[in-house]
Amino acid sequence: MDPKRLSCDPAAQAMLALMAEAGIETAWDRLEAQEPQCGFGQLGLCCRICNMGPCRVDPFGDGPQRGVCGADADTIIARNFARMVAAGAAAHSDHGRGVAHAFLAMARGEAPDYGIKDRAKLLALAKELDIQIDGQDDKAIAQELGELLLAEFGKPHGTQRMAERAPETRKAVWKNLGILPRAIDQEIVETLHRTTMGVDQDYKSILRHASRCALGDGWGGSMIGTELQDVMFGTPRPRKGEINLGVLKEDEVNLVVHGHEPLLSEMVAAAAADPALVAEARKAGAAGINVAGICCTANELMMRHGIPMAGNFLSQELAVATGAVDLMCVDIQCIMQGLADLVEHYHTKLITTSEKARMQGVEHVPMDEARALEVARTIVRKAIEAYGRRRHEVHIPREKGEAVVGFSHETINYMLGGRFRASYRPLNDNIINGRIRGVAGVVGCTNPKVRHDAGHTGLVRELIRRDILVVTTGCSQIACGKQGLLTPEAAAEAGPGLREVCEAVGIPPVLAVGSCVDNSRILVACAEMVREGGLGDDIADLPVAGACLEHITEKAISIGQYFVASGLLVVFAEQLFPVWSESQVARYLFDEIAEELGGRWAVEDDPVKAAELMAAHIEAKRDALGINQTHERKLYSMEDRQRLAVE
Ligand code: NFS
Ligand code: SF4
Repeated sequence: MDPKRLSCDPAAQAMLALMAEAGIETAWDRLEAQEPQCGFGQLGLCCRICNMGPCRVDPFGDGPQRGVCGADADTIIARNFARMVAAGAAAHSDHGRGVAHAFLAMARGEAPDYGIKDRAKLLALAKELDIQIDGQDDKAIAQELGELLLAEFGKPHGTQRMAERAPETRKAVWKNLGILPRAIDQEIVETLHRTTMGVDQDYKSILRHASRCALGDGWGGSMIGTELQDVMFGTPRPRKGEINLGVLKEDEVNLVVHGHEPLLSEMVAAAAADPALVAEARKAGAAGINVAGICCTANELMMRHGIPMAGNFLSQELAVATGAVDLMCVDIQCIMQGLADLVEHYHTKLITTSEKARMQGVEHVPMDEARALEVARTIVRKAIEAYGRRRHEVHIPREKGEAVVGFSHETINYMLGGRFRASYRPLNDNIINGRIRGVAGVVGCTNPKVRHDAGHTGLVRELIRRDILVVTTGCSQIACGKQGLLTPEAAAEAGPGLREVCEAVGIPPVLAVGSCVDNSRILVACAEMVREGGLGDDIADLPVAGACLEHITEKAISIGQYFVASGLLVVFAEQLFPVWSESQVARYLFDEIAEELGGRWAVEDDPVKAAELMAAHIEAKRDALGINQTHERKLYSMEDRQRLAVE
């Protein structure tokens, strides 16, 4: 396997070559060993929901067309799809619930190492949720807020409070369809119930409920996670940091934090900066302690502290193979089990920290919010000890670049609107006058079935070239960062209109919004753009689209579905989309769903064609808004001007 074909990241290529030479296995090798993968499974046509199965439906019509229970292809595909949404929503929302628990413990004084970093946001949230703030101290307000938001996960009555943020027109769409999300857990449980054998057998009904479940994620569990993390750890502001494997340091203790929850990584970052521990590291012969992030934890840490990012999902094994990682501590989600075997080849200490995510044969240091900093100190000490055991030659690729991250919706508001009147007016105006054609959210994972990072960055480059402002999260954000797209200088690659705006404001053409739960920030930004006026009265009217061409996880399916159910076009890679293209389910998701919800799915493997699809959607929305005829803006070159003068 040629490393250049596996990844477009030179640091990853170097590590892949090195690992191949040493005969050390990666996810790419394991993928090769799995091939050919099951074609039924790839198309969503395999059902193992009950024990009369597993059943499969033959897409060519020769074999069986029904499962033992009589389920047809569409029921099977829809059930599988809905279950992916439920699992994704569960992952995001259980993370959100963990944050809400810690938040409440903080407010009650039971988690002394956590606090309130963004008081303004605390008060704004409390006000938004009708919590009395006059005469109450911050901790009391936080306690009420924590109780209220924690109850959102399991309340017996009513619909999601955070979803009230959506524009009125959008809420009416959901209400008419009967999919306003209720308690988050309820939507997930009901998805599992409906999709067991012999329950919901109408693919549209199953998929409508999948929308409801996904909305409970985006406008519920994820949004609660994001908001409370901001109050506790600070709302992100633009911050510069270094990115790629070159951030590992040969002469320092390298502690890599991998996973998703800032509850752990915030504490590890604080402990690593403790002068007493730095002194211990020096005594062990290291020049200092270097903390670096992988996956969404990397996004969380850089946008709040400027802590460097080592890489995204597919970089986790490559980082260990540098021989420079002394300790990797993980919490939840996107942690490859392959790491446990891999670290056996090196001195690297692997540590799990979440009760929900253990690994066989791996030391477990349980995170405890009541004594969080102490746990983090223990982890840092273990990293220092491991440094003393380094026996390998260290191979750190030289590649590292700079990235500016931390464009929370509040920041975009502020950067574009200015100090005195933070607002989305300038963004809307620039969309209306056509300098910016629209906005694209490019999000999600890195999958070894696709050339690493190439799907994201290829698409992003095509979009900004077409004057489409990009917002990015998750592993896509890290892919963009590694290729320099998260710097103001990247505006040079943008079309003339977008470049002009970026240069005037000093922002990159690709705005790093955060982790995957922070896709909820994109929903809030869309709602604000509608509220600001001039771009229609629903999210579905906005010239906005979303995409992920390298998706892996069920979380990505949930995100895609809540973007669609919020009214947007969402493009995924065809080769990775788990729906048989000839099915009625495909017809519904790619087309008919738009009549119900305004948004729809589309599939495309080629980044250039995906960009064309998104641009066409954006232009169609602009046409419908009537902003293409009246405000079409031509950029005149000097030659054009002279010609005009002569005529
Ligand atoms: Ni999102 Fe973050 Fe990455 Fe995909 Fe995994 S890290 S939550 S799921 S792989 S983007
Ligand atoms: Fe087969 Fe029906 Fe059972 Fe699925 S639910 S495994 S299609 S019998």
